[in-house]
Amino acid sequence: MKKVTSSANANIALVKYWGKEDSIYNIPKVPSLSMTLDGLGTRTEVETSSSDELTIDNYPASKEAYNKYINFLNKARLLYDFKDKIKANTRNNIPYAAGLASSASSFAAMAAGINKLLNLGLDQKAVSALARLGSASAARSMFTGFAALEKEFAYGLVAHKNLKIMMTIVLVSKEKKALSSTKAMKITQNTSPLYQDFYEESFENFLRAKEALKTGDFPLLGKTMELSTIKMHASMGSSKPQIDFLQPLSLEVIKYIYKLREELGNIAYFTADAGPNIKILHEIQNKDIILNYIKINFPNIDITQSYPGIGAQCE
Ligand code: 2P0
Repeated sequence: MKKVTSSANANIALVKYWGKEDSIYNIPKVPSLSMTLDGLGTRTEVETSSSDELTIDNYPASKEAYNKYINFLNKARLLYDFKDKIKANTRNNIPYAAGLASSASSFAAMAAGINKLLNLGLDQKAVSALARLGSASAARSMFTGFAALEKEFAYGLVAHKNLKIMMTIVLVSKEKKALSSTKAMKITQNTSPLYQDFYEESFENFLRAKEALKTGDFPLLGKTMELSTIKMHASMGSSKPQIDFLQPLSLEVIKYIYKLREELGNIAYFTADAGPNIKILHEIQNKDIILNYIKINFPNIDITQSYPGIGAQCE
């Protein structure tokens, strides 16, 4: 039986997607912009089978992950007009559900694999829209380097040639998050008095970040990322029930980023997603400064550094 192997990297949003216009087809309410991470992602084998099956890192998927997978397949079968059942075996080299966007790399790899397996003949933009049915952020992992997602479609972005940036990821916790992004954003959207503010500002942040990427303005890109991050977390923090993905240690790391800027200028900016880990955006030339600074101040925390990575591929 035919089997296709594909892979995709995770991506980290510099301008955040939070909230849906359509929760069935995962159409985001706000535009987002991301960096694809090199070497941190998912490798997936897909094959047609008598039933839909999913294993993650060689174990049967949890009920929650399986339901998300079936939901994705059912929507895909309806929209792309196929009847096949799919068996998928995925392997992550990032901590599962630790706020490092593993659902993004999983669904991006899966969409690329299914397109090839079933000869759907979709181009990159259409495969990205297929990935979005699984997780909206997965649409961005189709693209190398930087990507934008607006409504149904994601597209690649080219950074200015002098903008050589990367991320240092501070693994505050590898625990699985208690609340899924899907549920958390629904609660925020429906109950937070600050969501409207996040929503309105997202459009400005998106344009500003796109411009900063194009002109190579690192401080503007970093500042915009922090603003989007702070507004997203503030809107979660003011929802009912209150949602707080950050841990005391996450806040401590953020404090040290501010301190670093006071000492050395605008060399590093932070972001955090639906989990406690902190990602630091900085120029490649400051790779060791950032690594050593975090290591000295947080000797017991794991750190990973990642360059902009490639989009989803089939082998
Ligand atoms: C992002 N996050 O833009 C935002 C920022 C987390 C915080 O996209 O419901 O797993 O499957 O579309 O894509 C995580 O949400 O949610 C996410 P669904 P997804 O990266």
